[in-house]
Amino acid sequence: MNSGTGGGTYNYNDVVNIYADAPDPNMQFNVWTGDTSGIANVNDANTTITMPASNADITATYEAIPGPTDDYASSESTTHGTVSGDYIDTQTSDDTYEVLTEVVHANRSKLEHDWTFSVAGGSTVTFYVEAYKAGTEDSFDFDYSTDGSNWTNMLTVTKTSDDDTDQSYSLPSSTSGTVYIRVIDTNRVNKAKDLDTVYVDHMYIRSE
Ligand SMILES: [Ca+2]
Ligand SMILES: [Ca+2]
Ligand SMILES: [Ca+2]
Ligand SMILES: [Ca+2]
Repeated sequence: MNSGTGGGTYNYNDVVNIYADAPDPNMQFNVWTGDTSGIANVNDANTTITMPASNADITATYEAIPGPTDDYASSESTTHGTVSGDYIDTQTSDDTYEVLTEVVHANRSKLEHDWTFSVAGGSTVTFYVEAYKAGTEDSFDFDYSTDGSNWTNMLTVTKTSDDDTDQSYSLPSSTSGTVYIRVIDTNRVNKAKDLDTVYVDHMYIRSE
């Protein structure tokens, strides 16, 4: 028994609990190696071994915990609005912005713009955006969709200066592949025609 608890002298066919030692920081249990034929589940840090007729020499092995993967917008499309800069400006938190401003459409102000992400996926998937707005008539909702037609609201940008702080939203853990992120204005009252603006500094989807 190496790197674990449960070593000792046992009889043939005894079922013995075995526990891998706690991993070092940034490491996780990987697999039991060695004389593993009696181990109930070699992939489980806490399992059992049914003792073979001879000595069983087993070792708990560890691996680095995979780091998070950050995915960025890779394309975009504007339904309503004027855009200065582009989605590349959303890939780094550097106070260089993609700037999206409403236009008047059907006698009211509107902004509607979406980006496409290809998401790695993981046990947790989180959307982050660092953005602020100018103007007093509208705020700006960020929504997501996996099919481009059914949208779920995640958060609303209401702050009026760049505080270098992300807003975030936990996406379903099953999220992977193509994800659409949309920004849309919150006030479409008739004659509400002030042209409000949203500044997007940084936006990404983290899988970990
Ligand atoms: Ca509006
Ligand atoms: Ca910033
Ligand atoms: Ca407006
Ligand atoms: Ca930026």
